[in-house]
Amino acid sequence: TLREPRTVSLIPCPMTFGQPFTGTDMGPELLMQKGLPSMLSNLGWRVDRVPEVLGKSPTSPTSTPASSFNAKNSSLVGTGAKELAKICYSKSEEGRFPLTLGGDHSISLGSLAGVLRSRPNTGVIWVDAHADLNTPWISESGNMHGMPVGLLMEGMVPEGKSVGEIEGLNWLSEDWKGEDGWPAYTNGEKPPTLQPSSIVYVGLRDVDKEEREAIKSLNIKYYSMYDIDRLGIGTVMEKSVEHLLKDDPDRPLHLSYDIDAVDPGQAPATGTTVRGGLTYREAHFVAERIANSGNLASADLVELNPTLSDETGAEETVDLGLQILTSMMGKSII
Ligand code: 5AB
Ligand code: MN
Ligand code: MN
Ligand code: MN
Repeated sequence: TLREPRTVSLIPCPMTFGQPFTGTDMGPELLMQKGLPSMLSNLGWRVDRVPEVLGKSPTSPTSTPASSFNAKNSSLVGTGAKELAKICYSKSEEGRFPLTLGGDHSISLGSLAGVLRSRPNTGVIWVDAHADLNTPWISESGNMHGMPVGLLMEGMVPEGKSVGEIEGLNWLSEDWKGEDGWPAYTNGEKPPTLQPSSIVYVGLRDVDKEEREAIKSLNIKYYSMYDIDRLGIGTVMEKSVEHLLKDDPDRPLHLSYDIDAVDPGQAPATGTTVRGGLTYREAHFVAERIANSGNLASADLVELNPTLSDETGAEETVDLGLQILTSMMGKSII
């Protein structure tokens, strides 16, 4: 899938509108300041630095008009996701590795849609305390960082409804007219979607009732913290990779890494902490094992918010973010 010379496109996407806190926009800048580009080139990647996709939000995330759907700030979230989708689509088409730095997790609607349009057989590893499988039809909070998987997943939209009718998401509607960078769906092409069998969850421990029912009824593969305790992270990752690659060993993989998957002791600087998460080593191992598959072709790291902990906690969380990123891009211990 990736072309030589192996090139990573670094895409800063400081989105905040998918959740209620300011400060979620600071992640990309901090990761860049701390030297992410040179770390990646030291690992042998050519680094293509993409300009910021979304300007920093001038206002507090909740101060914008409500949408008529139960999806807060959906036009801002949706328009941002569309711009990100364009970039991830074109970079994927060029054989590059789109690496998106969030920002809140709503941006993965854009990165995944863009990657899936170019590489429809992509398999997804979703590392998160949460399933992010909500839709405006089932969400209790209306926060769109809890919806990126649900909005793309086949079988999640109720009969007679469509994601394309949500404000800001018309670019995911079958009759989208097309614009520069995101063309109309013609010649039988459908808007990008994800099959339930094409995702594996790792690290779940806070799942809403309707999400849980959907995971069961769609038969989505998951390894919750219970499973990690029971099997160990080694077995969990073997099984996860096996699940996604068993029918097509060359399939491209997308890793969406929400820093809140990690235990708040190690990653306190994020908006939706849940105790009982991945240990420091488990957090690394997940990324290392996916890197070792040789199939990783795109990724996101999201939900860093340095304003939500003390200074030490913020620094430790950003450092861990950098280590997870370098691990997924091929850094090994020895
Ligand atoms: B995150 C919750 N399920 O929908 C909701 O951090 C939390 O991107 C979503 O994983 C958490 O609001 C979204 C309760
Ligand atoms: Mn989460
Ligand atoms: Mn998430
Ligand atoms: Mn979160």
